[in-house]
Amino acid sequence: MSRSRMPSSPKLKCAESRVDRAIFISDIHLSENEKGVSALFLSFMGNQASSASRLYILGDLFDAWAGDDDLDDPFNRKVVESLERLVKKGVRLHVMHGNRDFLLGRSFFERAGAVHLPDPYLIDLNGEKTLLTHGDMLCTADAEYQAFRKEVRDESWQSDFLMQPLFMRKEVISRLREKSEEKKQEKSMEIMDVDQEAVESLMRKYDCSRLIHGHTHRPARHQFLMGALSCERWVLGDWRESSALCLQGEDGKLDFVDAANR
Ligand code: LP5
Ligand code: MN
Repeated sequence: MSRSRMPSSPKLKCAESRVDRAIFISDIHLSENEKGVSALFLSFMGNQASSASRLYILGDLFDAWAGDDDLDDPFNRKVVESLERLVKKGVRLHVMHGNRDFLLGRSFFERAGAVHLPDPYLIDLNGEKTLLTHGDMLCTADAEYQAFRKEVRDESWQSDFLMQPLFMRKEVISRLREKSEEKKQEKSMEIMDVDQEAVESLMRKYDCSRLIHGHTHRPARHQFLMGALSCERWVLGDWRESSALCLQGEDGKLDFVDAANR
C-alpha cells in the first residue's frame, strides 16, 4: 500500500477569531484491548464533544496505527464512525498526528471528515494565540527517541513501510512497542519530559504565550515568564484512569474537565 499524501494544510494559520467552545484532548490510545477507555471515548463523543463547536485531538487517538488499509477493522470502523457522526452534528474536528498514529493518512481524514493539523499548529483562541503540538518534538533530551522519530517521520521511509503487508506491519509495531517499553525503563522521568528551552524556543518562534500539548501524560498547567511575558503551558492527560481530562475554552478561559462527566 502506498501512502496517500496528506491534504496540504497551511503551516501557520491564525484566523479563527471566535471559538465558542473548543475541547482539546490527546493520548486516548484507543485499542480493542482497552475496553474501558474505548467506552469512555465513545460516550464522550456522543455527549460532551457533541456540544462543542470544535474538537482538537492532539495526537495518539489510537494506541498504534499501522496504515489506512486497517480502516475496515471493526474496532477502527466503530471509532471512525463516531468521529463521522460528530462532524455531521456540525462539530469541527481537527486531528494531529501523535508518535503512535502518525500513519493516519488521507483515507482516515476523508472518512472521518476531520481536518489534519500539522504539528505544531497555531490557532487564535478567543483572541489569544495558542500553539498546539503533540509534544514529543519537545522531548529533546531523549536523543535516542529523537533519532528514531527523525527516521520514521521521513516520507520515503513511511512509503517503504506501508508497502509491507498489514500483518507484517502489525508485527513490527508490536515488537517496537516492546522495545520502546524496555527503553523507557532505562530513561529518567526528566529525560522523557519536555525540555523547557525547547518549549520557549518554539513559543518564541510562533510568538505566542500559550502552548497546549499531550504526549507526556502529565496533566498540568505550568506558568512561567519568558522575559517579561507571562506564559502558560497546558499538558493534557491520558485516558487510562477514571479522571480522563480535556480542556474546554469558553470566553477565553481554559480549564480541565472530566471527560466522564455528562
Ligand atoms: O509512546 P510512548 O509514550 O510509550 O513512548 C514514546 C517513545 N516510543 C515510541 C515508539 C512507539 O511507542 C511505538 C509505536 C509506534 C506505532 C507507529 C507505527 C508505525 C511505525 C513503525 C516503525 C517501525 O514512540 C519513546 C519515548 C517516550 O515516548 C517518551 O517521550 O522515550 O521512545 C522510545 O522508547 C524509542 C527508543 O528510545 C528508540 C527505539 C529504537 C527502536 C529500535 C528498533 C527496534 C526494532 C523492532 C522492530 C523491527
Ligand atoms: Mn505520544
